[in-house]
Amino acid sequence: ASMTSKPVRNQSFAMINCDDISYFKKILGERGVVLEEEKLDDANTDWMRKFKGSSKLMLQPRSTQEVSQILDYCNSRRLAVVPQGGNTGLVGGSVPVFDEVLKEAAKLGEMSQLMLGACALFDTVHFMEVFLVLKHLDGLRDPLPSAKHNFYILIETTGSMESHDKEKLESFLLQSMENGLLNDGVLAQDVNQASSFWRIREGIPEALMKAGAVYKYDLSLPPEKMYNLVEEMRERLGTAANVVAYGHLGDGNLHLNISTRQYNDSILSKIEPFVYEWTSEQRGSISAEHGLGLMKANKIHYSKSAETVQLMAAIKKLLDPNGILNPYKVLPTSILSQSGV
Ligand code: S2G
Ligand code: ZN
Repeated sequence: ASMTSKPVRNQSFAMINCDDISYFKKILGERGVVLEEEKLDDANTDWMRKFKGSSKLMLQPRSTQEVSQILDYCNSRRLAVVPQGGNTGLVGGSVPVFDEVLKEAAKLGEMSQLMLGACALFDTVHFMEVFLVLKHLDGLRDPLPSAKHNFYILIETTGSMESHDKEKLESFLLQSMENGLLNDGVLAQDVNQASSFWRIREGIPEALMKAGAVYKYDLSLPPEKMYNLVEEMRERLGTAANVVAYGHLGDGNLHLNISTRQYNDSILSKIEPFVYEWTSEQRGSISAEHGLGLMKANKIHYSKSAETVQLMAAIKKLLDPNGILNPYKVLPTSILSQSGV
C-alpha cells in the first residue's frame, strides 16, 4: 500500500539501453551486472515492503575505482543511481522510486573493512543504550517477560573494566529500587543473558511487522514529552489501532509504531499531519535515526527552516549537479526542481 504520494519521474533522467549494459559489463565483468528479475525484485523492495521501485539493472562494483567509473558514466548519461547497502531502510530511502540504476555497496572489499574498523572503535567507546517498552504490547505477548509492568528500560554500558561496570550498575539498580524510581530490575550475568535481553527489544519491530501493517514515526522529542504523544495517539485512534512505542531514551528518540491489521487511509489521516505538527510544536525532529528518505522528503519543513532546506539543496547541487544520486529523497521535489537537481 502506498503510504506516500509518489513524485513524477524526472524526465531529464535517461533510460538505460543496451550500450549502457555493454559498457557496465566491460568495466565490471558479467558478474557485476545483475539483470535477473528475482534479484532485482528484492533490491527494488524495501525492508518494510512499503516502497517498491522498478529498476531494471543492479551493478556490483568491487572497488572504489569501479564506483567512480560507474558514477562518472551515469552522470554523463544522466542515468539516476540508487546506492544500496543492506536495504534495511525504513523510509523508502534505500530503494529506487522508478527505474534508477541500483548500485550495490555490499561487494565493496576495502569499504566493508573500513566500516568494520569503525564498528570495532565503537566497542571501546563508552556508550549507553536504553529503551522504554510501553504498555499495550498485546500483539507481542510471546517474547515479553510475563510480569507486565508499564515500562521497561534496558541499559547497557561498556567500559574498560567489566567488574567496575557491574558494580556501577548494581548500585544504580539498588538505589533506584530504594528510591522508587524502578519497581524491579535484573542484571545480565554474562553476554548470553545480555543478548537475550536485546533479543526482546530487537524483536519488537519484527513482531510488529508480523502483526500486520505498521505506521512508523521515528521522532526526536524531549524525553519528558515522549509519553504524552503516545497517549494522544491512543486517544485519537481508540480501538482502531495498537499504539506501540519504544526507542532510544538516551538520544531523545521515540519510535512511535501504529499497528493495524492492514493499511488504510482513514487511519493514516488520523496520524498525519497531526504527529508531525505535534513534534514540530515540541521543537522536535520528524526524523531521529531513520532519515527522511522518500516517505518524509516533503515533510522536512516540520523540522528545518526554509533557509536550511535551501542550503541543503545548494550543497546537493554542488556535489551532484545533475541530481542523479538517489533522486526524490530527503528534500522536497519542489526545492530540488527549483535548484535544477
Ligand atoms: C529500532 C529499528 C526499526 C524500527 O528498533 O531501534 O530503529 O522499528 C529501530 O523502527
Ligand atoms: Zn532505533
